[in-house]
Amino acid sequence: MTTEEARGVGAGASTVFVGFGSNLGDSRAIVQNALERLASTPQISSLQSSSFYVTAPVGFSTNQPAYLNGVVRFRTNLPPHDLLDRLQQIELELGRERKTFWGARTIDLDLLLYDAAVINDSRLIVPHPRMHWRLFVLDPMLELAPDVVIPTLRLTIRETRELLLWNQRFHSQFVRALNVCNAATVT
Ligand code: A4P
Ligand code: MG
Repeated sequence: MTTEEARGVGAGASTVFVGFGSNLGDSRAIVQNALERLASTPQISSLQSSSFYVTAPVGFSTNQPAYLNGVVRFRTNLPPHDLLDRLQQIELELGRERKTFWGARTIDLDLLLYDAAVINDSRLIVPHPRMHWRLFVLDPMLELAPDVVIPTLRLTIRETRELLLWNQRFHSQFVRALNVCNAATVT
């Protein structure tokens, strides 16, 4: 019996990527704990983590502590919604409270990719709908799987990240040009 079979992960297992983020409490210990819980879940095997990244908060509430982010890849026989149940169970076990949308959190576990599946229902959207415009997801993904394709975009992680960086550079140059124009108009 292989190690995968011993863990209940058999033929037909899927390769999954899950993003993690924490910016409340002892984030390093909380993330380690979450990854150990994931790795010891029946029907999950071969879990590998990216490095941990310290990142500035992105989104509506940027007035919150820095995040510890990263991505794990593993193999599983759990169907997507059962896997989401397990991720949410781990979030609750580690003290996650859902008070503010995009607010500070002890641990956030997002299902990024599930093989090449495309899912869009009231509980689950895969690929994760915001993964392609977040460097805190694409940087760790680049470490683990640069050539994996985001099925909805038909672009690899490496291509998506290049596009995002190009877009950010272009956007900041555009804003700078606008500011110069505005200053010239005012004076
Ligand atoms: N849901 C739908 N699709 C998924 C999916 N693929 N994975 C539903 C996980 N959940 C999914 O999620 C709300 C609902 O989304 C769930 O009930 C599930 O059925 P949540 O985790 O309860 O709420 P949330 O965390 O506020 O929303 P979400 O979408 O996880 O937030 P995001 O998009 O992850 O943004 N800045 C930095 N630097 N680092 C961060 O990690 N994170 C956020 C949160 C904002 N800014 C950040 C970071
Ligand atoms: Mg989440």
